[in-house]
Amino acid sequence: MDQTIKLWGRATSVNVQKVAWVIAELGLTCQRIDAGGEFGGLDDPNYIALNPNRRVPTLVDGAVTLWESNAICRYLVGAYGTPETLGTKNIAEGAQADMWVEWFQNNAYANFIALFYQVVRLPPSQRDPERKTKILDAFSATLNLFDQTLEGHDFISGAKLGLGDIPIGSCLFRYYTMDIPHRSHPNIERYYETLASRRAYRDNVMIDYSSLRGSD
Ligand SMILES: N[C@@H](CCC(=O)N[C@@H](CS)C(=O)NCC(=O)O)C(=O)O
Repeated sequence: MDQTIKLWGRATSVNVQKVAWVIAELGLTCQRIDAGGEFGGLDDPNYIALNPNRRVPTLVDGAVTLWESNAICRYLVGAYGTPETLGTKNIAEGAQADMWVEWFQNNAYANFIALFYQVVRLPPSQRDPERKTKILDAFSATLNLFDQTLEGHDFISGAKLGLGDIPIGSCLFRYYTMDIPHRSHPNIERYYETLASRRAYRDNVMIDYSSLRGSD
């Protein structure tokens, strides 16, 4: 059986970036196959056989086929992580990191995507400035807890990058490069600079998204 890890998904998808970043942090190699967006292919029967949800990313690692980016990241960290990389020493530490995955997904992600649509993806004629302001206020307020928790730590689980940093970290490049007024979050600003100093983050998350920009 082909043992190369295969990742389907366009490099401009934030959910694909999350997985590609984890793969790079773990020092694994993978073959990424463009799919979704301008590349299409999500309704191809061969793709549906791998991912009946018809979204990206999809990961195939030997006999393991997975979709849903957070589940894929958990799998990769569990299967290949060590306490020196993204892994943890025990289940309790792993659960602490996972808590921040769930927190971001359940409290912040929907507003982040809605904001990205209002600022980037929608054609200007379909944008709604009032809605944008409301979403930005809500997203910024949600970040307060993360900012407070980062006080005195380089990363959300402590001194090293962990699974809990991946979902929020994957969105921060877009957040800080969108033309919006950013509320002051000194710890998150420092954290974003730390992430941007990592090669794996720069190569997989800091990806030009101008091809996603909507126009009339
Ligand atoms: N909850 C899913 C969301 C997957 C998703 O919605 N992916 C988007 C890209 S970020 C997609 O497939 N869009 C269709 C496309 O790119 O053609 C995950 O985290 O993997």
